[in-house]
Amino acid sequence: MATSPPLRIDVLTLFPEMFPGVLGSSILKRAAEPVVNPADPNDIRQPVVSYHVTDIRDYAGNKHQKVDQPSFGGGPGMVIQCQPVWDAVQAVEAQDDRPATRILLTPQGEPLTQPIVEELAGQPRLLMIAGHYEGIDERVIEKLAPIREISVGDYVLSGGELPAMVLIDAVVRLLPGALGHQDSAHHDSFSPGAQRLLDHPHYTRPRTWEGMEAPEVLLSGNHAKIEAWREAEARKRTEERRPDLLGDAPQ
Ligand code: 9D3
Repeated sequence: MATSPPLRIDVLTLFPEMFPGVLGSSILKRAAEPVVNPADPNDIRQPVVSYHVTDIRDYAGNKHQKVDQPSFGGGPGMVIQCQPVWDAVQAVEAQDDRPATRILLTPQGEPLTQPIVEELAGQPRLLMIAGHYEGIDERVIEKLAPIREISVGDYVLSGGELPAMVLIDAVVRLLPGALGHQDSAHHDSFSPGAQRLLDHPHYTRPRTWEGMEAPEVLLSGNHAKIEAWREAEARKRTEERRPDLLGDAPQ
């Protein structure tokens, strides 16, 4: 079977030190590593992703590495200048032949949803720019068109780095071969095929804990009955907690 080359993900940031812990753990770590099957040393699973985190400050072009200035028109906070962002994008894009889908993480962006994640997981290369401070000079955003502006929700964070990590996590777990137990991504609520329901509750051993019993049906061995119970619980929870998911409106 022919395998596609790993998805290349670039991140441009003023805080590169925020990334190694997240990219170096769990599924995001494993997805970037080759794995040898001990039963068959010729069966080497190639990495499905590679991460490249770049410090925008490296492109400041001045000896103080300064990349921000006060906002024209006044007001609090600093604005990241065009030139370091532009130069960093040009340098990083030249490191690979494939065109990058450019993404700016910004509170002004389109709210992130699973369909957007799926679309991005189908691209060969993603370049994410994480803003900080009050934002980035609008002229470089305009010059970087086409660029997708994405938000992770209506609450205020201090920068685009955590949103970039959220997006990376959501994308990478969809890449074929990224997950340990194959196919669990397909069971997700919010996947296109899946019904848009919250998950049912889960239980494991011991059967009794602190006087609380696990539901009898789950121990019955009757798989049809278990499936029906889980479906009913999922519906009940969705109606109670997220009735918006049961309407016709997207997300
Ligand atoms: C308090 C500052 N705000 C003045 C109205 C503007 C503002 C600027 C920069 C608010 C947040 C930020 C930093 N946040 C992001 O860069 C960001 C973000 C977010 O804050 N929430 C949800 N998604 C995202 S994606 C990037």
